[in-house]
Amino acid sequence: MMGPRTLKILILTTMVLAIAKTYDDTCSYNMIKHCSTDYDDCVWISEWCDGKTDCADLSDEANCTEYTCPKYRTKCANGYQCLYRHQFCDGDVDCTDGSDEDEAFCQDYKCLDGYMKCRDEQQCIRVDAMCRLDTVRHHCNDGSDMDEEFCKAADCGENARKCDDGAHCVYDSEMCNGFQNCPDGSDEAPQNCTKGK
Ligand SMILES: [Ca+2]
Ligand SMILES: [Ca+2]
Ligand SMILES: [Ca+2]
Repeated sequence: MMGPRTLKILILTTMVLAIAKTYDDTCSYNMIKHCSTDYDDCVWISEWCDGKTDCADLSDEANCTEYTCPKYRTKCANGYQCLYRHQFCDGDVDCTDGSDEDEAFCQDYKCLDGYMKCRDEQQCIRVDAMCRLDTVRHHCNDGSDMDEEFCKAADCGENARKCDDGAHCVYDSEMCNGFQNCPDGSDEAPQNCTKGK
């Protein structure tokens, strides 16, 4: 005899299975279902042909030569692996063939908007990571993003300015906020923090 509690559990289980089935049919809007017939074998589009195995049946990394990357991703020279565009010439090897960091390729590579080249003319880093004291952000492998001479010629990007040293950058919003953001402390210096700063 089925009690109300058992019935409740049964209904709930049916509902979960129904949702899982829907998930199986569609995955979710930004996932693609190619793996296998298993409903839990949906993978993110970003995992498809990314050079790492995500499907249990390995299908996400099969037939990648014929696969067209989504528009925000580009193929490595190996012809099968899709990378985010910002992964090219970012200083870390991401393509299995190393082509994203190839010296000749990166020499000619034009950084994406909002990125600029380190002194080595190879690596692109975000403009807002260039010449800043903040160590959390990605830095140039050659250390040029904190090199005074290099930074003197570097642009600080939008809503930012040079510290008094003429090299490092500070956001306008970091001026006179009680925290030192310029290596020389000029962002908090009294002469820079008077009325109408
Ligand atoms: Ca994958
Ligand atoms: Ca890379
Ligand atoms: Ca400050």
